[in-house]
Formats: sequence, C-alpha cells, structure tokens
Amino acid sequence: MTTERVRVKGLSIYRPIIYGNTAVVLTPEEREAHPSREHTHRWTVAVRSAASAEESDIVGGADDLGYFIRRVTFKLHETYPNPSRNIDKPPFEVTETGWGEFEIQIRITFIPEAGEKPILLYHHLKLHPWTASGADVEVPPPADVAAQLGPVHSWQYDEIIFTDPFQQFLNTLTAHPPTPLPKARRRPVPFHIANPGSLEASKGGVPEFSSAMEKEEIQRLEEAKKSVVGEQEKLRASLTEKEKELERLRRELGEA
Ligand code: SLL
Repeated sequence: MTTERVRVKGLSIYRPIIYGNTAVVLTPEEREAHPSREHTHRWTVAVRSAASAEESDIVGGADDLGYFIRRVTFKLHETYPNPSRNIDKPPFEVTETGWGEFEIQIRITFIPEAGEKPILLYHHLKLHPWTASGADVEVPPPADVAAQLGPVHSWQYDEIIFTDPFQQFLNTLTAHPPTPLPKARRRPVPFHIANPGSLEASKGGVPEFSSAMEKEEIQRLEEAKKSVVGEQEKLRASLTEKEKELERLRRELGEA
C-alpha cells in the first residue's frame, strides 16, 4: 500500500457548507407563459460553500466545492419530470418553477479518493415568506404582497466532517482552505431566526452566514436549556403535590 491510501488516524477535518433554497414570485407575464399556468414561483435549491463572495447577491458559494464533491443529487417531488437530478459539477444547484413546497432529498457524493459514503440531507423547499410566529397555521400572503417582500431565503449551515481521512484526500482538502466566514454580521440572517414573527425577516437583501450567528445560536440553545430545566422543576414540584394528594385520598379511602 502506498502512503496515499493510508488513513490519518485521530484527525478530523471539516468543510462548512450551506444547503437550502431561494424563491421568487413569478411575474404575471411569466405565469401566463407557462403551459400549465399553475406555476407561481421560481426557485433554486443548492449546496454551496458557507461563505459568500464579497459584494455578491448569492447566498454562500464563495468557494467552488468541486475539489471534494463529485456529484449532488436533488430528489424533487414526483410531480416534476425526471425528479432525480444529478449535478456533476459546480454550481451544485437546480432551478425550477412550481406551485408547491415539498421535501427535497439531497445526496452528496464525494470524489472517489475520499473513500467516503455519500451523505443525505433533507431540505423543505420554502416558497412563502416567514409569517407571524405563534400562529399555528401559516397563511402565505397574496402574490402581490409576496412579490413586494422580495426573495424568500431558507438556508441551513452545516459542516461536513471527515474523520481519519486518507492522506491523499487530506492533501486535497488542505490545498483548498475554505474562505472564513465574516466575524460580524454584515447582512440579514438567512432564515426565520433573523427576527421571528416578522415579515421583515424575509426582507432586506441577500442574507449571509457569519461566525457571529454561530455564537448567537449557542446562546439561544443555552437559554432554551435553562427554560427547559425551569419547566422540569415546576413539573416535579406539581408532581410531588399530586402524589401527596393521592396519598391523602388513599388514606381517607382506607379509613372509610
Ligand atoms: C403540496 N405536498 O401539496 C405538496 C406537493 C408539489 C409541487 C407540492 C410541480 C409543478 C409541475 C410542483 O410545483 N409540485 O411540475 O407542474 O403542496
């Protein structure tokens, strides 16, 4: 065996990616132009590098991921012709028009040298703007309002981690360091956590991921954990109360 096919034990290396979609409302002319007339939106689903290029109106995609990704398969809803779309070179994305939201299965296949199994991701295609939080039912705004709000963005940040990578693959990866995320937030946040409950959340330009977001996410998780612990304590106290009550009733019954 050559050293190239040796795994570097105890080492992990990751590449930050984003996956998700952008959607815009079709103009009345575009709607008319489509044979079925039922299509309302144009959308793009993509897998990209997490960092955005400077001054770009694209979410993510500063780096070309072709050096380690061989193919991305987007499995669309079966109402689409040839729903399984294989994209073999960057940009790893599919643009379509349609009328409905659905779950897209995304399979990422790595270059053969990686010796890694493909990974599966799921993304809920989002066409309608984020609406009031707290509402149980999300009612999409009428087309003209949606068009005014501008593109809808729904992106997820993730890190692909390679554990014990082959030496050759490790060399390939280290030859392509990812563009670092900007420290501070320069643009809107790419999804609903931006400002839950506000239509404004989907407005205001092209979003991008920053390392500040990562910190905010950690903070949110910590706060959520605290509130769960608080809830637990309350429930435990009430359980103790109820148990006492049960005991008292039992005793009463026994005495009767
Ligand atoms: C829904 N469960 O009912 C979803 C399905 C499917 C969307 C949405 C295809 C368009 C076409 C299209 O938009 N499918 O090829 O005519 O909302």
